[in-house]
Amino acid sequence: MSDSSRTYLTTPIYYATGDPHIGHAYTTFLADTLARYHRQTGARVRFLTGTDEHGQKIQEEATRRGVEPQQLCDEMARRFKKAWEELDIEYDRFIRTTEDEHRQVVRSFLRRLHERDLIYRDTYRGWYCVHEERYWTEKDITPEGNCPDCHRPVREIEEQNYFFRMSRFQKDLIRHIEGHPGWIVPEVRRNEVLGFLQNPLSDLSISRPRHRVKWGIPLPFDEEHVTYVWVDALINYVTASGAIHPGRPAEGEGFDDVTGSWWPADLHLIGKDILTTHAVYWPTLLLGVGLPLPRRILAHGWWTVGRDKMSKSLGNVVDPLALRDEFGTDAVRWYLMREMPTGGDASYTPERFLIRYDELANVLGNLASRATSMIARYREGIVPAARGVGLAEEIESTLESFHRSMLALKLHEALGAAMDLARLGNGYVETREPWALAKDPDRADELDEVLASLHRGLVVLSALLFPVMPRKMRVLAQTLGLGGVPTLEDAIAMKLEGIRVSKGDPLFPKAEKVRAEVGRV
Ligand code: ME8
Repeated sequence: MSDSSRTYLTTPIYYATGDPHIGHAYTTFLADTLARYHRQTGARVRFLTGTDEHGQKIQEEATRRGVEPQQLCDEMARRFKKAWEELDIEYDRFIRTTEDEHRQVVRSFLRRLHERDLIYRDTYRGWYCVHEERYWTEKDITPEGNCPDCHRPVREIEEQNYFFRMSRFQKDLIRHIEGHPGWIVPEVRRNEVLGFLQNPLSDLSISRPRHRVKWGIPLPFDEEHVTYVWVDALINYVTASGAIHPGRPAEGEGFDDVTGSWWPADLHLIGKDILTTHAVYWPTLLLGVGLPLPRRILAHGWWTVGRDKMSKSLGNVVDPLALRDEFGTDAVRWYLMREMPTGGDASYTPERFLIRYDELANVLGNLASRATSMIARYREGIVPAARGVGLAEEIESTLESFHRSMLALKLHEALGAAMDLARLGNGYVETREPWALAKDPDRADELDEVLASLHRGLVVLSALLFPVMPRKMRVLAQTLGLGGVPTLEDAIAMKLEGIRVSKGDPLFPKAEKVRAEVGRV
């Protein structure tokens, strides 16, 4: 995010073959939290998500269900949109690769590569995994003849394909990665890509004969072949940026000048499973057409259930909507963002979920209810004037580490720093003992300062935690007597004296209570 006044963030576009699960929700929450954070600091933000709707995998799933591929995609896109709405994800654009605009941009992109002599026709011999939509060579597949990634059987194919001269860009790509240390984060993923690039890069098959795969975008220079779904899918990021204008030749197609569009993306958020496609195929394709490269790629880790990878075939998929029904959207968002060190793996367990939930109830919720009830009891609900802010230094250092961690994409650390401020707030109550101060009329000034400081700390917390828990932080801001969640600048500087707080229900009811109310034990 080199230019802090604008930020274009993307998630992968998810396959329209199954329902969204917690893994998809994780990447999308990351994007939503970052988007809200940047909007809060006044940046113009474009947050893109969507569905990946072409290819053999979709075609076969539609056949299995006895529906047309388009019907399947319409249904799945609807389900993803609904899930994101229910989880308070505020994207700016939901792209579907079957949209006409995208089809045209893909064709322009390929035409450009073809005109630049970067595409040739040849025979492809090798192995293909439909589930991963990936080619493998003989040496990649397991001794049993399975995909090395998902361990499903691969299919041997030999057919005419078009190839992109990816190998030509190997040196340029290595130079780019070496010259931009923060381009792929975390570093372990960057090293993985550099390791991969130590071997000669082959050319990339970018098409399928139409007699085998019908469900795809026909190549502009040979309608008997459709575009390989990964090439089609990656281009979505450019389509949604508005950089390319097919059919408006007077304006130029946009490949030579992206001014006025959102391209290049500031951040591609992806899981580590799709690192090669994003950090090798995609940049070389962009170099091929002459478009600038994205500014940063974050490849996060894997959510597992216990020690197993979460997957439909293992039947251990955690449904984010079921958790939300029990604990509320914000608790799910908090858990996922706080629990996984960005970049590492994390295991979903109900025990860890409850530990994180208790943190909300017992630390943040507790501080809010103590502060508002003491202001109600000792100052008739009105925030008093105070000479100093008791928590000023703590607030300042929290803000500093919060911003540093957010910009380094370490959201778990940023949120940890905010929760630590709430912890310090509770400690401050214990050491200052406002209940004792209230008994001594000579110490009224001190009590004013303690109450005003707690109030200020909570106002700052509502702003800090708004990106991850928008719903609850609106409620908190209201309880604190504000019209809405303030910006961080306002949270620190605005005049709070004289504001009337209210004492509402607990911000996060105790977990046992939540469970009892929904009839589960
Ligand atoms: O790969 N833990 O789509 P997809 C963490 N259509 N993240 C997970 C996860 C898990 N257990 N499971 C899924 C595709 N994800 C292509 C992408 S982009 C041009 C095309 C998240 O539906 C994570 O972001 O298989 C991962 O990269 C993505 O979902 C894969 O989603």
